[in-house]
Amino acid sequence: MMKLYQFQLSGNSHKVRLMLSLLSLAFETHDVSGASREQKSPEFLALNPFGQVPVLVHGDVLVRDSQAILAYLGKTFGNGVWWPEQASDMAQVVAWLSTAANEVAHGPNLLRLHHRFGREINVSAAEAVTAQLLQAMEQTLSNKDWLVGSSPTVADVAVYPYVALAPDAKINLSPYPAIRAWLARIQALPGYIGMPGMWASDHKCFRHTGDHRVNTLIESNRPPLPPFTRDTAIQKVRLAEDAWNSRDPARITLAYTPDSVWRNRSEHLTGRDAIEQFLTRKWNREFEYRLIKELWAFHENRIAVRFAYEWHDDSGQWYRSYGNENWEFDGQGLMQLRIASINDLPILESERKFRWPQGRRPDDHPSLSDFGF
Ligand SMILES: N[C@@H](CCC(=O)N[C@@H](CS)C(=O)NCC(=O)O)C(=O)O
Repeated sequence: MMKLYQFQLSGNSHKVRLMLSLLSLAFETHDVSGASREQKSPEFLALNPFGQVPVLVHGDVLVRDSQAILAYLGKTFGNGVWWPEQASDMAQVVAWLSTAANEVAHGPNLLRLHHRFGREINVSAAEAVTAQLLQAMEQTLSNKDWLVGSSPTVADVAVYPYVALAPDAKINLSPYPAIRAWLARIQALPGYIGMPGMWASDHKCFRHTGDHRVNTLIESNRPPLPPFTRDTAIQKVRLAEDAWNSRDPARITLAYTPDSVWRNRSEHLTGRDAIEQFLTRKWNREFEYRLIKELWAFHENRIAVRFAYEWHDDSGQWYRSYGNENWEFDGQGLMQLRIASINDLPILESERKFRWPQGRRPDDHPSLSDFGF
């Protein structure tokens, strides 16, 4: 399992936690003790000679520096989306990573260290850097949803924490509507996690789930939005698969419109509460659930998928359930109609094909077609 060396209240550590969570990757944390200057100990300096968190260890790969870690995670697990393949988009992402290491670090980060933790800094210099940064971001985001391209990338995650921590840094975001809308979009992404001190919209309804201070925006955009291209349809299918493999009904429900209409097998449901109750019931009886979905066809705001999932009941009997779904989305990318037809095939444990550690299916795992399903 990946291991993150971190400080709880460090925005640079948070950007790695956020990236891992957005990618549904399992990880463990080691809280480095700033109070006893553990980051300057010989053991820690062997991990990072600069004596700073975050550091990520993944098997025999060790990465220091939050920007480098995002690049590593985006490229390794981001499906060609979080770390774009195209050279021109990749270059823009790297430019924003540089901005995160320079302007963000010398602007909002220093102001937060000063106002929240009492560090002596040149306040007017940090305020000037912050003003220039926020103007550049406001301009970039005035006609697009994300810093690079048409979907979120590691660039957004790299810049996000210290801008979102504006309240801690005594930075007023009211003159920057495009930045505020961007913060809300990030906070609405599936798998989003926040940290104490972050900006939250007054106009939208947040709810806190679990003990990870997860702020989930109830009404929001769910990119990618229709009309779909082949790439965005594939992305939408993978996001749905990832969300269902989390087996978290409250999180999954937010991808549907508040009045979403479902037929699941022979059961008819309407609305998020009914969906959440349905999913809770589902995973109370379907154990060791693992799902693979695959795009079948798409047109404008509709997508058709095939899927299979493996699970066992409380008697230990295993099943592979095969299904087809028809999806229809509203303009915000929320699913307003879902029609699912499913058949359960009893299988022996030895016939199981889906054996990855529960959670997100690894990128190099075979697809449905690879299995001939
Ligand atoms: N460029 C590095 C900066 C890391 C950094 O500034 N880490 C701070 C916490 S946010 C730290 O470890 N400070 C303790 C120290 O410097 O002794 C990154 O992005 O990871």
